[in-house]
Amino acid sequence: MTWTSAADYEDIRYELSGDGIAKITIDRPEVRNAFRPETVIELSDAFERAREDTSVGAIILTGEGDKAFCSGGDQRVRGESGYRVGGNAVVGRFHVTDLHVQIRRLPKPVVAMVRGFAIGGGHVLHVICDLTIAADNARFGQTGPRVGSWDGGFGASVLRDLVGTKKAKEIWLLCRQYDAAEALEMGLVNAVVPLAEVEETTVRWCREMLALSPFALRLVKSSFNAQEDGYAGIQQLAHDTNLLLYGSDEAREGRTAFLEKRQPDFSRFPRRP
Ligand code: 2NE
Repeated sequence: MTWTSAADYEDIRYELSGDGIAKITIDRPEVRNAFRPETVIELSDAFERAREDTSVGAIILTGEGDKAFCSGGDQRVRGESGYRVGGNAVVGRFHVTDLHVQIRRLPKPVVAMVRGFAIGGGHVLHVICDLTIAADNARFGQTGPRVGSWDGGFGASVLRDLVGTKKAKEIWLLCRQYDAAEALEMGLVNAVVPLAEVEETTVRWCREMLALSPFALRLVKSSFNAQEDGYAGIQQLAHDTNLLLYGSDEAREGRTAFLEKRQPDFSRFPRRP
Protein backbone atom coordinates (compact mmCIF):
# COMPACT_ATOMS: atom_id res chain seq x y z
CA MET A 1 0.00 0.00 0.00
CA THR A 2 1.46 3.35 -1.01
CA TRP A 3 0.54 6.43 1.03
CA THR A 4 1.19 10.04 0.07
CA SER A 5 1.97 12.56 2.77
CA ALA A 6 -0.57 15.39 2.61
CA ALA A 7 0.39 17.64 5.53
CA ASP A 8 3.37 18.36 7.78
CA TYR A 9 3.12 17.72 11.50
CA GLU A 10 5.61 17.04 14.28
CA ASP A 11 3.87 14.33 16.34
CA ILE A 12 1.66 12.68 13.72
CA ARG A 13 1.58 11.81 10.03
CA TYR A 14 -1.30 12.58 7.69
CA GLU A 15 -1.37 10.51 4.52
CA LEU A 16 -3.76 9.81 1.68
CA SER A 17 -4.31 6.60 -0.26
CA GLY A 18 -5.39 8.41 -3.41
CA ASP A 19 -8.67 6.52 -3.55
CA GLY A 20 -10.56 8.07 -0.64
CA ILE A 21 -8.77 6.97 2.55
CA ALA A 22 -6.92 9.26 4.95
CA LYS A 23 -4.50 7.65 7.40
CA ILE A 24 -3.60 9.48 10.60
CA THR A 25 -0.63 7.98 12.47
CA ILE A 26 0.54 8.95 15.95
CA ASP A 27 4.28 9.04 15.40
CA ARG A 28 5.88 8.89 18.87
CA PRO A 29 7.04 5.26 19.06
CA GLU A 30 9.69 6.10 21.69
CA VAL A 31 6.84 6.54 24.22
CA ARG A 32 4.57 3.85 22.74
CA ASN A 33 2.72 6.63 20.87
CA ALA A 34 1.57 8.41 24.03
CA PHE A 35 -0.06 11.73 23.24
CA ARG A 36 1.03 15.07 24.64
CA PRO A 37 -1.18 18.18 24.19
CA GLU A 38 0.63 19.08 20.96
CA THR A 39 -0.17 15.60 19.60
CA VAL A 40 -3.85 16.06 20.32
CA ILE A 41 -3.89 19.53 18.75
CA GLU A 42 -2.33 18.06 15.59
CA LEU A 43 -4.73 15.10 15.59
CA SER A 44 -7.63 17.51 15.80
CA ASP A 45 -6.26 19.51 12.85
CA ALA A 46 -5.77 16.33 10.81
CA PHE A 47 -9.29 15.05 11.49
CA GLU A 48 -10.68 18.45 10.46
CA ARG A 49 -8.56 18.26 7.29
CA ALA A 50 -9.98 14.82 6.50
CA ARG A 51 -13.50 16.01 7.21
CA GLU A 52 -13.21 19.00 4.87
CA ASP A 53 -11.59 16.98 2.07
CA THR A 54 -14.53 15.81 -0.03
CA SER A 55 -12.35 13.17 -1.70
CA VAL A 56 -11.91 11.42 1.66
CA GLY A 57 -14.60 8.92 2.64
CA ALA A 58 -12.95 6.89 5.41
CA ILE A 59 -10.25 7.62 7.97
CA ILE A 60 -7.77 5.25 9.61
CA LEU A 61 -6.32 6.13 13.02
CA THR A 62 -3.21 4.19 14.00
CA GLY A 63 0.13 4.36 15.77
CA GLU A 64 3.64 4.15 14.33
CA GLY A 65 5.32 0.75 14.51
CA ASP A 66 4.23 -2.66 15.69
CA LYS A 67 4.54 -2.08 19.44
CA ALA A 68 1.69 0.31 20.15
CA PHE A 69 -1.42 1.95 18.80
CA CYS A 70 -1.30 4.46 21.65
CA SER A 71 -0.39 4.38 25.37
CA GLY A 72 -2.60 7.32 26.37
CA GLY A 73 -1.65 10.63 27.88
CA ASP A 74 2.08 11.35 28.07
CA GLN A 75 2.74 11.05 31.79
CA ARG A 76 5.92 13.09 31.48
CA VAL A 77 3.95 16.28 30.78
CA ARG A 78 1.12 15.57 33.19
CA GLY A 79 1.14 18.47 35.64
CA GLU A 80 -0.76 19.20 38.82
CA SER A 81 -3.91 20.22 36.96
CA GLY A 82 -3.81 18.44 33.62
CA TYR A 83 -1.53 17.95 30.64
CA ARG A 84 0.76 20.92 29.91
CA VAL A 85 1.46 22.30 26.43
CA GLY A 86 5.22 22.38 25.97
CA GLY A 87 5.42 20.48 29.24
CA ASN A 88 5.60 23.79 31.13
CA ALA A 89 2.26 25.60 31.13
CA VAL A 90 1.12 26.43 34.66
CA VAL A 91 -2.49 25.48 34.02
CA GLY A 92 -2.97 22.10 32.37
CA ARG A 93 -6.06 20.68 30.74
CA PHE A 94 -7.47 17.66 28.89
CA HIS A 95 -7.19 18.52 25.21
CA VAL A 96 -8.34 14.99 24.41
CA THR A 97 -11.89 15.72 25.63
CA ASP A 98 -12.63 17.74 22.50
CA LEU A 99 -10.88 15.20 20.26
CA HIS A 100 -13.25 12.47 21.49
CA VAL A 101 -16.28 14.57 20.55
CA GLN A 102 -14.70 15.52 17.22
CA ILE A 103 -14.11 11.89 16.19
CA ARG A 104 -17.67 10.95 17.10
CA ARG A 105 -19.11 13.97 15.27
CA LEU A 106 -17.00 13.48 12.18
CA PRO A 107 -19.50 12.44 9.49
CA LYS A 108 -17.20 9.82 7.98
CA PRO A 109 -16.27 6.41 9.38
CA VAL A 110 -13.13 6.36 11.52
CA VAL A 111 -11.38 2.99 11.79
CA ALA A 112 -8.82 2.23 14.50
CA MET A 113 -6.00 0.02 13.22
CA VAL A 114 -4.43 -1.44 16.37
CA ARG A 115 -0.96 -2.98 16.45
CA GLY A 116 0.47 -3.68 19.90
CA PHE A 117 -0.77 -1.80 22.94
CA ALA A 118 -3.99 0.24 23.05
CA ILE A 119 -3.70 1.27 26.67
CA GLY A 120 -5.17 3.96 28.93
CA GLY A 121 -6.27 7.01 26.94
CA GLY A 122 -5.07 5.11 23.87
CA HIS A 123 -7.60 2.41 24.60
CA VAL A 124 -10.33 5.05 24.85
CA LEU A 125 -9.32 6.38 21.42
CA HIS A 126 -9.97 3.01 19.76
CA VAL A 127 -13.24 2.61 21.70
CA ILE A 128 -14.42 5.92 20.25
CA CYS A 129 -13.57 4.97 16.67
CA ASP A 130 -16.42 3.46 14.66
CA LEU A 131 -14.60 0.21 13.92
CA THR A 132 -11.45 -1.47 15.21
CA ILE A 133 -9.26 -3.86 13.24
CA ALA A 134 -6.70 -5.49 15.53
CA ALA A 135 -3.45 -7.22 14.73
CA ASP A 136 -2.95 -10.51 16.55
CA ASN A 137 -0.29 -8.85 18.74
CA ALA A 138 -2.73 -6.21 20.02
CA ARG A 139 -3.23 -5.76 23.76
CA PHE A 140 -6.00 -3.72 25.27
CA GLY A 141 -6.65 -2.24 28.70
CA GLN A 142 -7.24 0.75 30.94
CA THR A 143 -4.58 1.87 33.41
CA GLY A 144 -6.25 4.98 34.87
CA PRO A 145 -6.65 3.87 38.49
CA ARG A 146 -3.04 2.62 38.45
CA VAL A 147 -1.73 6.08 37.58
CA GLY A 148 -4.34 8.17 39.38
CA SER A 149 -6.63 8.87 36.43
CA TRP A 150 -9.85 7.70 34.83
CA ASP A 151 -12.23 8.47 31.95
CA GLY A 152 -15.88 8.46 32.92
CA GLY A 153 -16.89 9.92 29.55
CA PHE A 154 -17.08 7.85 26.36
CA GLY A 155 -14.29 5.73 27.83
CA ALA A 156 -16.83 4.32 30.26
CA SER A 157 -20.21 4.72 28.56
CA VAL A 158 -19.32 3.56 25.06
CA LEU A 159 -17.10 0.84 26.51
CA ARG A 160 -20.09 -0.40 28.51
CA ASP A 161 -22.23 -0.39 25.35
CA LEU A 162 -19.59 -2.55 23.67
CA VAL A 163 -18.83 -5.14 26.34
CA GLY A 164 -21.55 -4.85 28.99
CA THR A 165 -21.50 -3.25 32.43
CA LYS A 166 -19.79 -6.04 34.40
CA LYS A 167 -16.98 -6.40 31.87
CA ALA A 168 -16.52 -2.62 31.54
CA LYS A 169 -16.24 -2.33 35.31
CA GLU A 170 -13.74 -5.19 35.35
CA ILE A 171 -11.63 -3.44 32.72
CA TRP A 172 -11.57 -0.22 34.75
CA LEU A 173 -11.44 -1.64 38.27
CA LEU A 174 -8.71 -4.24 37.74
CA CYS A 175 -6.60 -2.53 35.04
CA ARG A 176 -5.79 -5.87 33.39
CA GLN A 177 -4.59 -6.31 29.84
CA TYR A 178 -6.54 -8.39 27.30
CA ASP A 179 -5.14 -9.96 24.18
CA ALA A 180 -6.66 -9.64 20.72
CA ALA A 181 -8.63 -12.91 20.92
CA GLU A 182 -10.18 -11.86 24.24
CA ALA A 183 -11.00 -8.43 22.79
CA LEU A 184 -12.78 -10.06 19.84
CA GLU A 185 -14.64 -12.41 22.16
CA MET A 186 -16.00 -9.53 24.27
CA GLY A 187 -17.02 -7.39 21.27
CA LEU A 188 -14.31 -4.79 21.76
CA VAL A 189 -12.97 -5.12 18.20
CA ASN A 190 -14.42 -6.06 14.82
CA ALA A 191 -11.70 -8.37 13.55
CA VAL A 192 -8.33 -9.84 14.47
CA VAL A 193 -5.84 -10.58 11.71
CA PRO A 194 -2.15 -11.48 11.53
CA LEU A 195 0.08 -8.47 12.14
CA ALA A 196 1.43 -8.56 8.58
CA GLU A 197 -2.12 -8.31 7.18
CA VAL A 198 -3.60 -5.63 9.43
CA GLU A 199 -3.14 -2.69 7.08
CA GLU A 200 -4.29 -4.61 4.01
CA THR A 201 -7.41 -5.71 5.92
CA THR A 202 -8.13 -2.25 7.30
CA VAL A 203 -7.83 -0.73 3.85
CA ARG A 204 -10.12 -3.43 2.44
CA TRP A 205 -12.78 -2.64 5.04
CA CYS A 206 -12.45 1.06 4.24
CA ARG A 207 -12.82 0.39 0.53
CA GLU A 208 -15.98 -1.62 1.19
CA MET A 209 -17.43 1.46 2.89
CA LEU A 210 -16.18 3.75 0.12
CA ALA A 211 -18.38 1.78 -2.30
CA LEU A 212 -21.47 2.66 -0.25
CA SER A 213 -23.64 5.78 -0.11
CA PRO A 214 -21.63 8.42 1.80
CA PHE A 215 -24.72 10.15 3.14
CA ALA A 216 -26.25 6.88 4.30
CA LEU A 217 -23.02 6.13 6.17
CA ARG A 218 -23.18 9.61 7.71
CA LEU A 219 -26.72 8.96 8.91
CA VAL A 220 -25.83 5.52 10.24
CA LYS A 221 -23.08 7.09 12.36
CA SER A 222 -25.25 9.96 13.62
CA SER A 223 -28.13 7.55 14.37
CA PHE A 224 -25.93 5.62 16.79
CA ASN A 225 -24.81 8.92 18.33
CA ALA A 226 -28.43 10.06 18.66
CA GLN A 227 -29.16 7.19 20.99
CA GLU A 228 -25.87 7.33 22.86
CA ASP A 229 -25.41 11.11 23.15
CA GLY A 230 -28.92 12.23 24.12
CA TYR A 231 -29.85 15.79 23.09
CA ALA A 232 -26.45 16.38 21.46
CA GLY A 233 -26.81 13.19 19.44
CA ILE A 234 -30.35 14.04 18.35
CA GLN A 235 -29.15 17.51 17.35
CA GLN A 236 -26.49 15.98 15.12
CA LEU A 237 -28.89 13.56 13.43
CA ALA A 238 -31.45 16.36 13.02
CA HIS A 239 -28.94 18.71 11.40
CA ASP A 240 -27.74 15.93 9.11
CA THR A 241 -31.29 15.30 7.92
CA ASN A 242 -31.79 19.06 7.54
CA LEU A 243 -28.96 18.96 5.02
CA LEU A 244 -31.04 16.46 3.05
CA LEU A 245 -34.12 18.66 3.32
CA TYR A 246 -32.12 21.64 1.97
CA GLY A 247 -31.49 19.61 -1.17
CA SER A 248 -35.19 19.15 -1.91
CA ASP A 249 -37.40 21.26 -4.22
CA GLU A 250 -39.79 21.66 -1.31
CA ALA A 251 -37.21 23.39 0.90
CA ARG A 252 -35.88 25.40 -2.05
CA GLU A 253 -39.39 26.79 -2.63
CA GLY A 254 -39.40 28.15 0.94
CA ARG A 255 -36.02 29.82 0.53
CA THR A 256 -36.76 31.17 -2.98
CA ALA A 257 -40.13 32.59 -1.93
CA PHE A 258 -38.47 34.45 0.94
CA LEU A 259 -35.80 35.91 -1.36
CA GLU A 260 -38.46 36.87 -3.95
CA LYS A 261 -40.61 38.47 -1.22
CA ARG A 262 -43.67 36.33 -2.03
CA GLN A 263 -45.75 33.74 -0.21
CA PRO A 264 -44.31 30.22 -0.63
CA ASP A 265 -46.40 27.81 -2.72
CA PHE A 266 -46.03 24.30 -1.28
CA SER A 267 -49.19 23.00 -3.03
CA ARG A 268 -47.27 20.80 -5.50
CA PHE A 269 -45.50 18.88 -2.75
CA PRO A 270 -47.16 15.70 -1.45
CA ARG A 271 -48.22 15.33 2.15
CA ARG A 272 -46.56 11.95 2.42
CA PRO A 273 -48.42 9.21 4.28
C1 2NE B 1 2.07 0.80 27.06
C2 2NE B 1 2.88 -0.10 27.95
C3 2NE B 1 2.01 -1.29 28.45
C4 2NE B 1 4.05 -0.66 27.10
O1 2NE B 1 4.90 -1.46 27.90
P1 2NE B 1 6.37 -1.88 27.29
O2 2NE B 1 6.97 -2.78 28.32
O3 2NE B 1 6.22 -2.38 25.91
O4 2NE B 1 7.19 -0.52 27.15
P2 2NE B 1 7.74 0.43 28.31
O5 2NE B 1 9.16 0.09 28.58
O6 2NE B 1 6.84 0.47 29.48
O7 2NE B 1 7.65 1.85 27.59
C5 2NE B 1 8.61 2.23 26.61
C6 2NE B 1 8.90 3.70 26.84
O8 2NE B 1 7.69 4.43 26.63
C7 2NE B 1 7.40 5.21 27.76
C8 2NE B 1 8.03 4.44 28.91
O9 2NE B 1 8.20 5.27 30.02
C9 2NE B 1 9.32 3.97 28.28
O10 2NE B 1 10.22 5.06 28.28
P3 2NE B 1 11.80 4.83 28.53
O11 2NE B 1 11.93 4.10 29.83
O12 2NE B 1 12.26 4.00 27.34
O13 2NE B 1 12.39 6.20 28.54
N1 2NE B 1 5.97 5.35 27.89
C10 2NE B 1 5.04 4.40 27.70
N2 2NE B 1 3.82 4.88 27.92
C11 2NE B 1 3.98 6.17 28.26
C12 2NE B 1 3.07 7.20 28.60
N3 2NE B 1 1.72 7.03 28.61
N4 2NE B 1 3.59 8.43 28.91
C13 2NE B 1 4.91 8.64 28.86
N5 2NE B 1 5.80 7.70 28.54
C14 2NE B 1 5.34 6.47 28.24
C15 2NE B 1 3.48 0.63 29.15
O14 2NE B 1 4.46 1.50 28.71
C16 2NE B 1 2.47 1.39 29.95
O15 2NE B 1 1.72 0.83 30.72
N6 2NE B 1 2.45 2.73 29.75
C17 2NE B 1 1.69 3.66 30.56
C18 2NE B 1 0.22 3.63 30.14
C19 2NE B 1 -0.55 4.64 30.94
O16 2NE B 1 -0.69 4.52 32.14
N7 2NE B 1 -1.05 5.68 30.26
C20 2NE B 1 -1.73 6.80 30.85
C21 2NE B 1 -3.17 6.43 31.28
S1 2NE B 1 -4.13 7.80 31.80
C22 2NE B 1 -4.66 8.46 30.27
O17 2NE B 1 -4.14 8.08 29.26
C23 2NE B 1 -5.71 9.49 30.23
C24 2NE B 1 -6.81 9.43 31.06
O18 2NE B 1 -6.94 8.44 31.92
C25 2NE B 1 -7.79 10.44 31.03
C26 2NE B 1 -7.67 11.45 30.11
C27 2NE B 1 -6.58 11.52 29.28
C28 2NE B 1 -5.61 10.53 29.32
